[in-house]
Amino acid sequence: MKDLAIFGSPPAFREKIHVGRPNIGNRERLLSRINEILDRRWLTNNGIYVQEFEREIARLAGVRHCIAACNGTIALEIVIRALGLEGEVIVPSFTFVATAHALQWQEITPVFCDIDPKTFTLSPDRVEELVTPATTGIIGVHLWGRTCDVDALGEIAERKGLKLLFDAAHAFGCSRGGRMVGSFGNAEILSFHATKFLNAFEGGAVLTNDDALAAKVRLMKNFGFSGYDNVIHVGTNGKMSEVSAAMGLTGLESMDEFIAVNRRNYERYRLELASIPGIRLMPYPEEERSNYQYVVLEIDDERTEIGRDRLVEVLHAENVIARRYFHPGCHRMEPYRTRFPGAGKLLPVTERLAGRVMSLPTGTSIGGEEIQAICSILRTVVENGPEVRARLEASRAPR
Ligand code: T4K
Repeated sequence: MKDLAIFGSPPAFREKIHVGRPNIGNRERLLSRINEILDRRWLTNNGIYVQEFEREIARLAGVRHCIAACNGTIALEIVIRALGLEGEVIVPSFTFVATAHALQWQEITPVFCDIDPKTFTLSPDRVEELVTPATTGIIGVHLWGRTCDVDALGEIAERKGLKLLFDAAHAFGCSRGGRMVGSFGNAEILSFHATKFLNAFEGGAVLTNDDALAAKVRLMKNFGFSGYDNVIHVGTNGKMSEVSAAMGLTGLESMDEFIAVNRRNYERYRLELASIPGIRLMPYPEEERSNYQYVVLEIDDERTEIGRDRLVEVLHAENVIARRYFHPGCHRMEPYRTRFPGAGKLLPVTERLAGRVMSLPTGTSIGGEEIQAICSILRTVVENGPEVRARLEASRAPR
């Protein structure tokens, strides 16, 4: 058996290899842009890099308006408010908690809806069942870049008079039916957090084809100012800084390379993992464009004999910081766990997947050798399940 750290050997990697290591584009270009920012002494408040970034994102997404924001969560909060959502909004629980918090923060009730087991996105049939007189909207999440059933959700939203938003935090550069993510529903939001495929250190955006909505979001992200001294709407500070836009613009210049690297890594994982029983690599639809930013495994507890949580434990001991995205599901996090103690009963697919999935490192900071070593750890653990399990249990026993 290959030596494992839990058996006393040194970890496979001297330094930690994380999920979410940022993609960094051309440093010289970034530093030169930052120098220009300093020379101009224009650091934020709709500077020229922010405007250029917005134009580029809108062009690539094929949408009329891109309003940049300081992060994806604030972008979501602002557009939720700009659309006038209130009462209840239907969302998946199987997402990063920001999707639910953006509603709860404004005292709108997130109504957690189950997902389709194949696409991991909102199940339109389940959505339909959850609509009540208090429902004002639906927020679909294009989880890991896999898009929602936008047509079915659009049809329900139209028939029931609901607003439709998409949390596309993971899906910049992805397409559905050949159309780029960005212009589905009333609006979509993006995240440019450090861990995202394209990062602006921190950043986000609202994308929409609705001129009036775009104007309102613009006002709201800048305290409601319409010119000097003239506030015409309640607002907040959701602005993106120039240095963030400089990072975003620099990343955009390397976007094709980021995708190529992610795809190469993904194919390498596919090759290495194919022969390990009980481990399934989440597929990306071949006919669509994808950013391949997430390498997601579904672990069959019985077939692997060891299960997802123990696999993650062993990987961490080997300095591979795999993540259980998105465990345990928003409905099992506060304040939702206390508010909706029975929610899990309506979310069987979410509950099952939240206990089985893990994300592995990818991106420009790792290559074939690391991937081979990570997969070799997984293979060893699965091939020696009972022994590894006994070892982990012994290591937990009080001495
Ligand atoms: N909607 C969805 C579906 C989302 O996934 C997110 C964010 C949002 C909305 C909200 O968008 P933002 O407001 O964030 O723009 C991380 C990110 O903070 C979060 O942006 C992201 N989703 C989520 C999936 O992942 P954590 O709590 O897991 O972060 P943390 O600190 O544990 O870091 C994640 C991994 O990345 C670690 O393994 C370390 C590594 N890392 C992180 C940073 C910041 C680095 O290697 N370098 C870094 O600079 O949430």
